[in-house]
Amino acid sequence: MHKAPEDTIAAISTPPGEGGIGIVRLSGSQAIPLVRAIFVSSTQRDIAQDPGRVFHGHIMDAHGHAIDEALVHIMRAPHSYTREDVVEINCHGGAGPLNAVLEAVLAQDARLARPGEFTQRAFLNGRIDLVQAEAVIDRIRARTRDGLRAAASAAAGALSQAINELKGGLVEALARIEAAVDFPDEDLPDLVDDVLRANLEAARERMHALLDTARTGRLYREGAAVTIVGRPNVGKSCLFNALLRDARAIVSALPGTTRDRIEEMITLSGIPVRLTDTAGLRTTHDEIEQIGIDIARDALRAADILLLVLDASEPLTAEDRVLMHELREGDTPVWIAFNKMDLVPEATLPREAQGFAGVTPLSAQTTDGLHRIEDGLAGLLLGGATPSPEQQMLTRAHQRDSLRRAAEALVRLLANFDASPEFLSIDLHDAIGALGEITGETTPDDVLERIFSSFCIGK
Ligand SMILES: Nc1nc2c(ncn2[C@@H]2O[C@H](COP(=O)(O)OP(=O)(O)OP(=O)(O)O)[C@@H](O)[C@H]2O)c(=O)[nH]1
Ligand SMILES: [Mg+2]
Repeated sequence: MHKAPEDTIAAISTPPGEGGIGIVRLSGSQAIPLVRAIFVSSTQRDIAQDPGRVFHGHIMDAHGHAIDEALVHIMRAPHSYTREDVVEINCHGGAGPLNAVLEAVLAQDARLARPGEFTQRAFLNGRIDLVQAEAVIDRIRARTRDGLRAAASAAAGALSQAINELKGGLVEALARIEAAVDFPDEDLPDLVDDVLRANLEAARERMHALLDTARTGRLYREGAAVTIVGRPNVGKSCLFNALLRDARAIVSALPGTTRDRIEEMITLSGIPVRLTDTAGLRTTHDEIEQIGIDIARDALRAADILLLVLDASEPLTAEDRVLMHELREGDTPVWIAFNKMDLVPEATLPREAQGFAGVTPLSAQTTDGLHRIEDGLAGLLLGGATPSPEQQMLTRAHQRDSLRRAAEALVRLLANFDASPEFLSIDLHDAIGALGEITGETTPDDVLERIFSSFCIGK
């Protein structure tokens, strides 16, 4: 088990820049006496003795001059974020007052907190496990309501509970198997029996079901990149604007209008999506347009989904065909927007449009068909799953890797179920250890350091 350090840490917990208030936060056994030494209450109350929790007054410098007016908020252990004594000094929210208050605190034997160190202490003091600690930062960084709901659900312990239930089942199985190892000749009922096997099979299925959520979990957290491609003048920028509900990119009847790569965030079924409009791809002698085309090709490689726009009002051109051939060879799924449908009586999809992830006839101009393409893209991203943000979901690569190892150990175990119990116990130990890495019990220290150091300062 990991152990929390004993010193007192401090940091500015609010973001840089001007604000109505800013907060300097302290955590540790010396937090209250330390602030007491630099704080003068406006009603002469002693923050160390007084049962109150919020005090008005001034933070003073070493010469007895007031630095700033402040509200001091005391949260006594264990009823605090870190389970240690926590003091939050609410002063004016600007670099001047905040840095001066922090300096005064640090002059009193507090140490500047590392990024994520408050949350790390909450973890080390056993208030939250690693899954919940990581969900804290996911909440801060959530870009959509569904992303926020998914992080809140993880923070409340949904995933932790699922992992702990799995682990509980394996620990029980291990007890039976080890009893069978220890007392092979005793007159015990058969410990390694079909019930045990069925339980372990159920655990393996549950693990695989959880592994299937990793893709969705990552999407909620990290989002996805959708890049619009096509030859010039097919309506890429028009579609980009329609999906954005904003006239962001220039639309014109002149082929070769878009030169730069234009990016904006949209939300598809709760997933944050970086949508990119690119220069129309064709052979050109215009130097600037060529640069735009090179940029478009880079964007194309970085996409999770390509949205290929074709012009339904014209036959396919040689440029369309070359591009379709190229995209068909690639690994990135391609959705076809069969655009300008307002100009033709009905959709006659060219034969070449077959074999792609999907096709939606639409008009970017009238926005007819826009919802259909949004649903199509969301379905493609989610791989047919209809997740609810509240469900238990893996959100990080290291969670997925650990669970995968646990599942592999169970698969091995079940394949050799009739072997000697000693072997089964080795696989079970592996699986239990791997599950413990997800919740943080058996996570190596350097991995923990890496996880928490990706947090922001003051959290
Ligand atoms: N009727 C009709 N016209 C459209 C539609 N979508 C785009 N257009 C027109 O097609 C022309 C080209 O549109 P853009 O969005 O600029 O095309 P683009 O693919 O971005 O072109 P480049 O930036 O040059 O590669 C403009 O005149 C648009 O008004 C549509 O759905 N229906
Ligand atoms: Mg354009």
